[in-house]
Amino acid sequence: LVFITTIVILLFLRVSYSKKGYETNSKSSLRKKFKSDYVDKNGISVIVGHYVGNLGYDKSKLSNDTLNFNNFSPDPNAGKNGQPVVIPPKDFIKMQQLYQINQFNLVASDKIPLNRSLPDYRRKMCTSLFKDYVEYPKTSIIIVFHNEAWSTLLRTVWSVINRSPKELIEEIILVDDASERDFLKKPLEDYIRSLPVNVLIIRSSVRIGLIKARLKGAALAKGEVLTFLDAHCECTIGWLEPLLSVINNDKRTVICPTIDIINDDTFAYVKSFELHWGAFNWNLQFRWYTLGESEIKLRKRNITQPFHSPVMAGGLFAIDKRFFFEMGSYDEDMLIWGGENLEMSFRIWQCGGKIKISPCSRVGHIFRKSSPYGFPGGLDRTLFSNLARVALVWLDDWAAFFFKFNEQPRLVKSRQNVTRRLELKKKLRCKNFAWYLENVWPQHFFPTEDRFFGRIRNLGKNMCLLKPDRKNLSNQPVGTARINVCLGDAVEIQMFVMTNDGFIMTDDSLCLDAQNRNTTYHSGVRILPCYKFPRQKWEYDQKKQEIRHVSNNKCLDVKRKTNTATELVLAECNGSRYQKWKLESVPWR
Ligand code: LR7
Ligand code: MN
Repeated sequence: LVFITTIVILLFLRVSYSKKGYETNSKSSLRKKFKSDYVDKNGISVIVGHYVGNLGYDKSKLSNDTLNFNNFSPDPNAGKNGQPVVIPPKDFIKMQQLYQINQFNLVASDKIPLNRSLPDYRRKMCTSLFKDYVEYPKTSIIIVFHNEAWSTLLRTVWSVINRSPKELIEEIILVDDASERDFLKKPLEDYIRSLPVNVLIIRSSVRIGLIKARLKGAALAKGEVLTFLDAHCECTIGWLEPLLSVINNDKRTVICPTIDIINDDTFAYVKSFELHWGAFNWNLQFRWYTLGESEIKLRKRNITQPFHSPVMAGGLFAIDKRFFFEMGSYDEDMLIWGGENLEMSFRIWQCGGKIKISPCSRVGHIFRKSSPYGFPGGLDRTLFSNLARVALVWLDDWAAFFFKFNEQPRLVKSRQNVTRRLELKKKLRCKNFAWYLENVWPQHFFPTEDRFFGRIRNLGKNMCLLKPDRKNLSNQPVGTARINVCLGDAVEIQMFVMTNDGFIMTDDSLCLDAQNRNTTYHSGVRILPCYKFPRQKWEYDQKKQEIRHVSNNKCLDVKRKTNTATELVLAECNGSRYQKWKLESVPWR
């Protein structure tokens, strides 16, 4: 009977496809239909889920037993439509204890059904696009995990199943990076066999880290496109079509969804800020910053258009499989976690590709405050080594700058052999980092040949301008501009860049800022995210040693109510010692 039904469905698909004039794609679904588990040529043992589901399935036939496993019994209304979950006070202690396991609220997550509903978060204009999606290339979805919770992992899988056109999913590949939880062994294998899509599980018996784990998944993938997801995501309706559409048009673009926030405490789905792109600070930490002006303009013209991003977050992206391998996939000597997203981003941009974010594609991700798992070998052998490798291969002149201000990567630098990656860079004839900064991220705040870089010293107080340390919601340190005792050349918080167009910037895209006179005039000077507005424009008079605020035509001064005051203000220029500043250049490479 199953056989006959399959044939009927196949015939139906063939008919409906040929009506639209498309080739039928049933070959790949049939290929391994009756094959069971196997060991692939690299000795990876593969557990194969059922293949019938790709031919369509009836959601109403899925019993609760299929959706849930063992004693996992969610409340059908919890977290509905992306709403926050409320935990009753009697569960508070349990909640706090279980929080430690994954660094998110496991009690809340386990209450939410694996197939919870989510609203359509897309802009209206997105919903009428991508009608020709059956023409797009099919994708393998690759999800790597280490000790992930059952409910978050399977909710990721279900969100893919329920909210992707089945014509576009070749398979879902789960790569288990040496997890130690029993429920991720046999119970997971049994569970995936009941899923209505092709699901493979491959396992590494030793901890190899997310970079190598993704490579294992990619090596096995059959889809023309690879789509990577973290193991605690929720895809929303229409997330996949915009990604594959971009690759359909251009194989050399790596495309990321807009990443929304699943609250680590309540599991509420929260739309994240728009008009942001990914970049990095002087420590090579990934950061979201306000879009460049040209990108904002482009977005205003067409709000559905993917826009470019200097760097991708790393976990959620789609890439043409051939392009992925031609471009050198990943640096296999990067261990466990971190840095691979920068490495890939620089490589893609510098070697002829693009990285974009699609505003029409929205995927939620659980952002955690700290990592739940250990880093075997310690941070020195993992994150810091990975970052040292990024710098050694891709930063050119700026590598010295990075190592100057980052001691831990500096200490492991000599241990790195990056010959193979440098050969790749040569083979792909990649452009240099100066090109990248100038063309991909002209808004950057790194020192360059034609910018001042160093300390800004007040001659009245003999103290230096300082980066504030209070952080705002985007993790950017903002606040009143202050001076403090001048410190050595390797003290990053006193280093500033002054651009030729008059912006005084420091790490984390911060700019010296004073309100314009025509708004409610306030003499305070602050350090705020760079918007490159006129209120952030300054002029340095070499001769008078004054720093003048251009739109107010006033001088940068020290507030002198008390002897100990170190706050900066704007004042009429009067030639006083407290208005005299020295721009002290510091070598950066
Ligand atoms: O040893 C490991 N083995 C693994 O399989 C360590 C991790 N992992 C898995 C893990 O289970 C998870 O599924 O790898 C995935 C990513 O690990 P996370 O969730 O701990 O990382 P993250 O979300 O904190 O970090 C971001 O940066 C990483 C740098 O290496 C990766 O690129 C992550 O994929 C990336 N996540 C995102 O981009 C999601 C959006 C976050 C933002 C901004
Ligand atoms: Mn993650």
